[in-house]
Amino acid sequence: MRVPAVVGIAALLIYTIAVSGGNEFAGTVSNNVSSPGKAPEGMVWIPGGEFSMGAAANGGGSCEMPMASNDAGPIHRVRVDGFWMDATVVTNEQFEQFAKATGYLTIAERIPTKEEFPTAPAENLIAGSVVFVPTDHEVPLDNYFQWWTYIPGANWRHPLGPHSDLKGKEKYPVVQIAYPDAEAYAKWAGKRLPTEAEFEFAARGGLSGKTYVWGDEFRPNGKWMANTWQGKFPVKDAGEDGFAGIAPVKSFPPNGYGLYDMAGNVWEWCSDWYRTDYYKILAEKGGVANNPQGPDSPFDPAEPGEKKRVHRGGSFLCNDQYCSRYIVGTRGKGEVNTGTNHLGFRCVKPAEQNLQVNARKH
Ligand SMILES: [Ca+2]
Ligand SMILES: [Cu+2]
Repeated sequence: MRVPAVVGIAALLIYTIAVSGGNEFAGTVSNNVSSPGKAPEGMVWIPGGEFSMGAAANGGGSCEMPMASNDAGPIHRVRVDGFWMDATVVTNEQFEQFAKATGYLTIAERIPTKEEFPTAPAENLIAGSVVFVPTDHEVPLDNYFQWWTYIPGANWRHPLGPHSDLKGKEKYPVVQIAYPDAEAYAKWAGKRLPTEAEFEFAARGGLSGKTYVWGDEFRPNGKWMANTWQGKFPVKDAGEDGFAGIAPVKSFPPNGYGLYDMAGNVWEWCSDWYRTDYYKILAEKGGVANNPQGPDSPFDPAEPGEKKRVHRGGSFLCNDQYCSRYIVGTRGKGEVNTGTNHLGFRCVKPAEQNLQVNARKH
């Protein structure tokens, strides 16, 4: 391939990675724009820019589906525009405001219909959602149905089932949220869900090629940096990081952009359809992917019939025995109508919208 003689070494390195899809990271180059005006409440400015996306360390498996193929490689160059991002995931009290204002019923609160599930017997059509239930003994980690159970009556107001509630949990992440629920909230709030590329750019916090959103060491100076799982999975969450199970937002330090829980605590919906081979497709195209929106349609060879979108960030269930998805750049996925008690979301807002709002005020 012909390369202009004037291209410097750094540029050449980027070029090689983008074209061949290597496993090497090149530096993050932030867009040279300052934040456009005053931050909307609870949001921080993410400058956007060009960065190396994906994860070099690719384990098999995820919280939802063990033995998944390596989907977070190859590392490829991506550019995203700047945007505002919620500093935390959406909390129970924020979602309550939305539910009160709109009367919106989440997927888990709706009784499944005969049209949706034509072959299911009528007595099985009960509103509910999926809950993590620890096993009472050690199990082989090859079948996630051992620890995921459909619980009738589980929904965002009752995250672990009918006997659980949100008392004192105002600042906890809202969970049991299906994709359409997250979308509906975002629309109401005048925001949208992040693309997978926006999420990863933001998660990296200005760093490049680090293992975690805060650096390369899991516990710098012995400090816990994210809510993950300690102890034998899926039997007992030892909670050595201070939390067995979910934690209130802002319980751990923010990343370089001031974003909390970009790794661990709860998985977060992104707007991209999930395709195992999407990064391969981008890398083969070469160059820099500009504001990638994800593939046109979903495809997960592990469950080809299911329409899945991307999850990011990992959760309080993530651990080094099973799925280290708190490693930045790794990916998750989920069927769009399925919520769980470790899945939430946060929103983003493009800069232009905010500029227009400001312009109108003046
Ligand atoms: Ca924990
Ligand atoms: Cu996990």
